[in-house]
Amino acid sequence: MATERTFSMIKPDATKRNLTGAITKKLEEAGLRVVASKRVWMSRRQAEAFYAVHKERPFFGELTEFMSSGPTVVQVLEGENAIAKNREVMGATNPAEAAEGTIRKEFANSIGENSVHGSDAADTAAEEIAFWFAGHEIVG
Ligand code: RTP
Ligand code: MG
Repeated sequence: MATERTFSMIKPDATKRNLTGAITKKLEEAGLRVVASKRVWMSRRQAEAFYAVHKERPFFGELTEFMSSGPTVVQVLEGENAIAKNREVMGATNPAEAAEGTIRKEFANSIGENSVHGSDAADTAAEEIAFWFAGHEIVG
């Protein structure tokens, strides 16, 4: 398996509770390397654009309101099998169903305020990285 890149986001519930370092440590311990990182407070419009794939879902309004309610940290992670590895260390969307040791098990408040986002496939990873980062901001 070749080295790959994925997109990760530390959500407002986690930045509010000062968990940026604790979450990043878990990503690093899983063998992922942070090759780009910045703190952004996205607008409602940016949240709606980023999550456009979910626009027909019943939770879209709640999700975009939450994601624009405070700062997030957007990151590019690099490593062997990085997309799947990140999803594994994040844990299930609903923290009640997340495995022991995962970020969501340890830190998430609820299915909506679940502390982290991670790309789910190679094509979405490329799109999501390009949504938030210019090429020169990624330093491998
Ligand atoms: P993410 O995209 O944030 O990495 O999370 P995911 O793949 O595990 O979950 P997804 O199905 O893509 O949903 C995106 C985000 O929407 C919120 N959500 N709320 N209230 C609800 O039932 C509900 N379901 C999903 C969560 O913040 C989820 O991470
Ligand atoms: Mg998703």
